[in-house]
Amino acid sequence: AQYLNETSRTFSEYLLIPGLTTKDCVPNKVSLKTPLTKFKKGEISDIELNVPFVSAIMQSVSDDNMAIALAKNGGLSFIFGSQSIEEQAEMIRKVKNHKSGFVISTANLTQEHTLKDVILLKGKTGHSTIAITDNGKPEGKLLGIVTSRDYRVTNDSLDKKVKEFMTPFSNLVTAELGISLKEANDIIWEHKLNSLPVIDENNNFKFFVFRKDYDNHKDNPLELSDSQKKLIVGAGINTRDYKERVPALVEAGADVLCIDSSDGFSEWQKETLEYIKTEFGGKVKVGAGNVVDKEGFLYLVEAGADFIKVGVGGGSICITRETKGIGRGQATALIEVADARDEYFKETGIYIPICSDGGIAQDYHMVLALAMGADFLMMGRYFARFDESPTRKLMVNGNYVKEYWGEGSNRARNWQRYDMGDTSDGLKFEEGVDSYVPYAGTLKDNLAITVGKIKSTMCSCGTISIPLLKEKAKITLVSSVSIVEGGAHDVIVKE
Ligand code: MZP
Repeated sequence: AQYLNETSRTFSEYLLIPGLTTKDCVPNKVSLKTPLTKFKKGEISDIELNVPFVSAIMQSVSDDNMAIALAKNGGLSFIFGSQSIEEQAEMIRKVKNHKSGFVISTANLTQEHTLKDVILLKGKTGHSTIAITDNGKPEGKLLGIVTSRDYRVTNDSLDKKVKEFMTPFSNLVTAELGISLKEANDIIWEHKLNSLPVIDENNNFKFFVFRKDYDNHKDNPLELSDSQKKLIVGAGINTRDYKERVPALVEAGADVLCIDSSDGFSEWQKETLEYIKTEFGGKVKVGAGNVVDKEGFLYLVEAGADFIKVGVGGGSICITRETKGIGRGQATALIEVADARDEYFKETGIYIPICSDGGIAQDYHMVLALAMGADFLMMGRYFARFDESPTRKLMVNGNYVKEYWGEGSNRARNWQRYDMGDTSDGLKFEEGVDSYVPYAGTLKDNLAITVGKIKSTMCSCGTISIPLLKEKAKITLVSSVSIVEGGAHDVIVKE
């Protein structure tokens, strides 16, 4: 046997050392943009995420509902593959057909208008309304209005015009109805009204812009462009039925695929990648894994993978290390694969993004993973806690929880993920557990807190982007005694 003398370590054994925080280094300047698929030096990835998170390829995590919520918030879901091809393709279609608010421009109303030619009007009910005129003044030509909730305005010079303009919507968006912006958005789209939902750079829905010339265009609704119209979504595949599954998912509109396996260093994955690359050329993007060392990384990269997923046995529901004795501490695995990725980039000029999969137990682990070289993180437990995950919310011992089970558990029976090449007579032994996770609320609210923490840590490290973090971060190992020092200690904490 060959012995690796380095201890296999995980995230909790490391901390970041603060770097110089310059005055420019403030959380709202931090970009978490990151590449998802491989690209050549000097180019950018075909798919980029605004937040470096993808949700796990699991029945208890990633269905169409989760995918819509996560894509709207800047990340991406890989819809689980342990279901029939038709069911999975249908979930993809639901995400792709979901009408979401994107910043789009029209001939006479552009995003810039909303920024520079606006007038703030005070609504009768105290809600603000913004009128957009061609010169930014109340007497200017009214191009449209943006309302945070209520269109009734008091400004005399515009009141009549705005009311007139809003008449077609009067039964839809009113303060009396008290509907949320999201509900209003759904109504607008459902009724095929000619309006512009506006979102910010993180794909967060902000407000509507209603078109003044709605009446002239109602039979000719605005055409959104290619990529603006649709949310992005991924899908998990396996090394068994890929010849049927991949074409169906591509046809349904999946933007990216990922071979899902607990141990991806296999000829099965090579064959699957080769099939996809031969059949679809570079058009279909596909990630592979999971691997935990340089050898596994290079093998899958050479077979054509667009990104590589790292991690064996670190998932919160995973008992692979206990049952099979294989795996590696997530931090050590990631550090080695990231080094291999950087070396490969230097040699070939091709950058292969890597995904750290599983084992994130604290928000600060996310920053550590990014600093250690991950381009994005796949998480199951984190997302399973939210309203949008597909599982039941229950009360257990006085606390709300959500169900969360592993793909290698008897409940999921995803034998393809653990397939060692013999004929498919099912899952032979469990590699995952069925569990509960504390219920945490909505994805949007929780993600905002997490992103806030990450940005703040990045500023402490003196960095405002993920590539800079990778380059500049100083990481230290911690002793078990210093971990105790990191929590509240030697005090009696009040309840
Ligand atoms: P976590 O975010 O809950 O720690 O880990 C999620 C990851 O665990 C998944 O992305 C997947 O790689 C892995 N997983 C899923 N099911 C099992 C299992 O049943 C598993 N063993 O290890």
